[in-house]
Amino acid sequence: MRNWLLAIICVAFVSQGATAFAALAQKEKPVKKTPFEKLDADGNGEVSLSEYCVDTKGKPLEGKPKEAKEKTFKTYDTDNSNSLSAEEFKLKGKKPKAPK
Ligand SMILES: [Ca+2]
Ligand SMILES: [Ca+2]
Repeated sequence: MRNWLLAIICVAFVSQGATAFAALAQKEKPVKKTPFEKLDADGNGEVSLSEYCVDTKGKPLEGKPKEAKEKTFKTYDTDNSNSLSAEEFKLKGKKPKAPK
């Protein structure tokens, strides 16, 4: 009877250990976000102007730095949808200059 109880405790302990290990493994899994995903604060797959005009800490920009970012944003937004798709973001800065 005692051995039987011990076996149950053993199994419970081992399964708990496995769960803890799985949790640990999941924790150690690096969550790598692309720069695009970092900017896309609401995760809708597009970076809006307000999502783009933030500083490195994610705080909204004001004044001149914001204006400068807005300008860059518009050059990246090749289809003028006021949001950057992953494709536009990838090609940012590679847009050919608009003909005069
Ligand atoms: Ca977004
Ligand atoms: Ca766009």
